[in-house]
Amino acid sequence: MAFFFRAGTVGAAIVTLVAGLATVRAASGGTIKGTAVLKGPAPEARKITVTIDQYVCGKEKNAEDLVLSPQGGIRNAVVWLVNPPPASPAATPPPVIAVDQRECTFTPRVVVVAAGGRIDFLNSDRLLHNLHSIPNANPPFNRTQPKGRTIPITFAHPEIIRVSCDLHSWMRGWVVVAEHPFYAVTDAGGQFALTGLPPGRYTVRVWHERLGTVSREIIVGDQDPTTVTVEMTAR
Ligand SMILES: [Cu+2]
Repeated sequence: MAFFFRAGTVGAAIVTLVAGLATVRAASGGTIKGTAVLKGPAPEARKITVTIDQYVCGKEKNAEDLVLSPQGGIRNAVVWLVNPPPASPAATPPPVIAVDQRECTFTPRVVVVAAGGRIDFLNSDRLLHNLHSIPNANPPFNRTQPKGRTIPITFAHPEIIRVSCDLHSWMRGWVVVAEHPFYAVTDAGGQFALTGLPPGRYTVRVWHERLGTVSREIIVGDQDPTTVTVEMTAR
């Protein structure tokens, strides 16, 4: 039954393709491609001296609260539409996101999870961590986590949540619970893409754990992709 349904979906996609490029374009929508960049001089990257559990954590950690490319692109910023277009209901449940703890660092540091979606927190380190967070809209959690234990947590309400480990004070992770599909996390070059957008005027919001929040108005029209550079200032 499941296979039959999937075959039908593929068939519909092929019909759309032969109906012409314009139809495909209208159906798939436009793209906002952007880069988040730091304006002005880059603050010095902070190093943290590790005094415990050096056999796993190492002797020094990069703070990683601001990671820049050589061109000033900002990694790990979260970008979303304040006024999203109506999204068709997801055909499948949102994927489970995995966040590991490796060498006493949350990996990845910043993740987006759909509201109602689940994150599996892993611990690949051969020592104890604890998973501690006091969100506003979602229930708090404070869980001891020995090596190899997976802790699944479901996030129902959109918000930005900080996760830490009480045993290793530098450990910091961020969970952004998304209220719609139009979210992205910037890559190592500071780049992001939001796809599937009908023409219109959008407000793009960029959040970064250290640089705060910046919003930009962007018009998606005939040109595709619509490109934007969002500048953020160190505080
Ligand atoms: Cu820890």
